[in-house]
Amino acid sequence: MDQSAALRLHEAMLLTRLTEERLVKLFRQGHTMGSVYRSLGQEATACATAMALGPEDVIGPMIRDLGAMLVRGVQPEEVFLQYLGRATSPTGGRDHNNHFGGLARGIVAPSSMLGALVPVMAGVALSFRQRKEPRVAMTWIGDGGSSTGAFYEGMNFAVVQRLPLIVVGEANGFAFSTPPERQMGVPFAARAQGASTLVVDGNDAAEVYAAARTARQRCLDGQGPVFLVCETFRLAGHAEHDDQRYVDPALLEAWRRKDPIPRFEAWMSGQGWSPEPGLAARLEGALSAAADRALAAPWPEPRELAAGLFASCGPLPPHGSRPHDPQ
Ligand SMILES: Cc1ncc(C[n+]2csc(CCOP(=O)(O)OP(=O)(O)O)c2C)c(N)n1
Repeated sequence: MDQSAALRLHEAMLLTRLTEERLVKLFRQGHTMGSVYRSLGQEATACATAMALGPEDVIGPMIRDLGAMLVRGVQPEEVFLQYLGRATSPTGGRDHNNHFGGLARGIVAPSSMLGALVPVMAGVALSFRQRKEPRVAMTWIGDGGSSTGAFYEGMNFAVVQRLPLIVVGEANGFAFSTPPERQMGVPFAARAQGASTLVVDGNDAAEVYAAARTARQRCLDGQGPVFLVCETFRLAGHAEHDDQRYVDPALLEAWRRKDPIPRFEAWMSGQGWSPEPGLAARLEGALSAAADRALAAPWPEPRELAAGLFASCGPLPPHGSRPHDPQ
């Protein structure tokens, strides 16, 4: 990784953390719609994987991967507007606070149905291969989400078709309050049979970035999908309503000491590189202004509620008026 990529990656991780901190404040002030699903401690996994992609690649993040969205160009103000349910938010005040993306910037919107994005992104990867385009699709899955049928179906399809798909496995300690050994019979990394699997320290941003670059190259070389397992830890509850009482405080403390942001700063310093002076203050100032603008943004009009819910294909013909299907 060169200096410019390192500086961008560091800023992305810091921006992710500070944006989420601002969201937590908005949540506690009673402004947000729904809870806040933080990626505290996992920023390296979300940011460094997305950063390793090319501009033509397409991502389908999980709801906890705000960092990947920010790397792809989502603005914190859009995030605030979406959480506040305002008319000028990406979805016009509809749907969940983190269900938005935008195909124009190569983001298939996160979905709450765990595993569902694996077959969807395998389909995206299939379209790249059919069109002979040198692009890859990337999605993320938690250890819990990998227990779904959708994960296995999508992964197997990608293996059989040798699709350019990277599935980032977020081994982050718990699926809500369930530890891996209570919900899976084999190690997480053994769950993508047939795919090439890489296991990395998910809190080491430089290592995650390098592995994601390797994964992308394997995909472009036609070697089929890669399962990139990042060992990390969720340093906050599942969402703001979860106080993590099921986690041993000593374990939490051990992972706090592996915080990916200071670790990456130390790595950068070893390369002789240092972040822009006052970076956190600059980002804080911009986030504060963005949050204020979002709080002042208009609410959706009630009469707009159903707009865009259904395709406009005209009224349904009356029963019995349709011609019979030709045999
Ligand atoms: C198919 C499906 N089953 C159950 C849920 C409810 N649910 C939401 S988050 C969650 C735990 C997810 O754990 P994991 O996949 O490990 O991701 P993490 O939250 O640890 O990032 C569950 C069970 C869901 N959203 N989708």
